[in-house]
Amino acid sequence: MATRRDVLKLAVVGGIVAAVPVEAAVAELTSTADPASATPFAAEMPVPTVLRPTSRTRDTDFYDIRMFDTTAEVIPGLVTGVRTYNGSFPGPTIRAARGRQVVVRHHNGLAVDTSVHLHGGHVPAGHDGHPMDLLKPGATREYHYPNAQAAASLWYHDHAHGLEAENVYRGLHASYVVTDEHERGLKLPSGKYEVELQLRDARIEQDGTLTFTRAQSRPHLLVNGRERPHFRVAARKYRFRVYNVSVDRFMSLRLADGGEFVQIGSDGGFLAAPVGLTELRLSAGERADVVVDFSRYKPGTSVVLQNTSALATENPDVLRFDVGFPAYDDSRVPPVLLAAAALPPATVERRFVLEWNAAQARYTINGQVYDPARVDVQAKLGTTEIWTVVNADAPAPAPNFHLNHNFHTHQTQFRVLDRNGVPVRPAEAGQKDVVMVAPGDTVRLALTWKNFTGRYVVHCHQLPHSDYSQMLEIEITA
Ligand SMILES: [Cu+2]
Repeated sequence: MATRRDVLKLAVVGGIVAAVPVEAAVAELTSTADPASATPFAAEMPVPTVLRPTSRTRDTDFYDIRMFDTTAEVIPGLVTGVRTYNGSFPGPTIRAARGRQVVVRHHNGLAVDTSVHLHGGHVPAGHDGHPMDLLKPGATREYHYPNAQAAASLWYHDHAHGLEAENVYRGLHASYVVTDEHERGLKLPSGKYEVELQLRDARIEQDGTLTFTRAQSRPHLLVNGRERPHFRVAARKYRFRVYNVSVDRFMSLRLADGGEFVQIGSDGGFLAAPVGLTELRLSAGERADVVVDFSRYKPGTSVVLQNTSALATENPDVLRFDVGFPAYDDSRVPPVLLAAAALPPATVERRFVLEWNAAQARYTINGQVYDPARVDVQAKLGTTEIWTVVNADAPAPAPNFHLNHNFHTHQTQFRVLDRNGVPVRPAEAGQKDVVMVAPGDTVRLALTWKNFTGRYVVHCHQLPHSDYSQMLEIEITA
């Protein structure tokens, strides 16, 4: 029997995106059975493995990745089918050095189309993972990344149009870390004291099945592919690269004791100076680089990381840090992290209105749905632009996650100037590639088109929204 989603998939495979909002389409699939319950903090948090190059030359590292379906133990004792890069969930981390090129040869061993986007990467159009530039089942291709950008926590994830939300949800997400000399000179916590935290939600049924459904029906919170794990730390400073790799979930993270941590970076690299925080808000696709000093906790005690944006029906706990003995620590958080470059004067202004359009049953930008054949933004290389991005949807009480939007640019990163006329706080003032645009909000960004011409996209990073079809085609010309 064909379910509604099968119909939807067929329509997408046929090149026509069905006019069915994903929220409605997937709602019907939600199982009535209780999802699997797990003992909180039972599993140890894995740290994603770092992928080894298959070969290296003087200026390039070569990697091989196969995408295939396999299983993972997301909840202890249950077998869950996942869609993976190289069989790991999340995929393996690529660590790139600024100035050294990376070539990744991807083979699609899945039954679905894929497209690999290096999120936050400044890369030529042909290697960006454009949503229409597909890697078909059985196909192999190379993606070339110049890594001519500052140290930052990037990630790679699927971007096949109409499929990206499900492909990412099923596991096609992984870290891509760019390092540089400047970063090494800062003497931040490093080695085993520098850890990625890939956060996302999921719905795991009692039989282990991973169900792709609406955010309000996804009660499981995963860190690096495990449900609510624990992580043993020494009583010293740690650097965490925190990724929100969920498809559409806003998270507000805090330590349960209200303890302070320090944010040192955001999507595009280091902030100008460290910022003390007790709560970190991340929308889907955003990253934060933070330092937590566990030396203030007694050995043998624990502190829980919580998501205060969890629904009332959900467990807000995310991860338990179990603090052990002190360890030697010569790392530091310097008072100045980066000398931010001044913005060139802008010569072009544009306005984009993000909105759920009930009549079209689609998510729209300026009233339109994505059409890859239509160029929405014609831009000139070297030009600096100011973009005003408006969320025209009205606030609604939780669990109406779908009225939140955010905004992601390919090709370049941006600086957020202000939100509703108020300059953004320092933690949001660094290089960014995703910005939160809550219902009713107006956000202004400044960006410069550098180095690469060609076709790219910009879109809402609530992935069910970009699938349906909150995305623009941009063309940069010389
Ligand atoms: Cu949106």
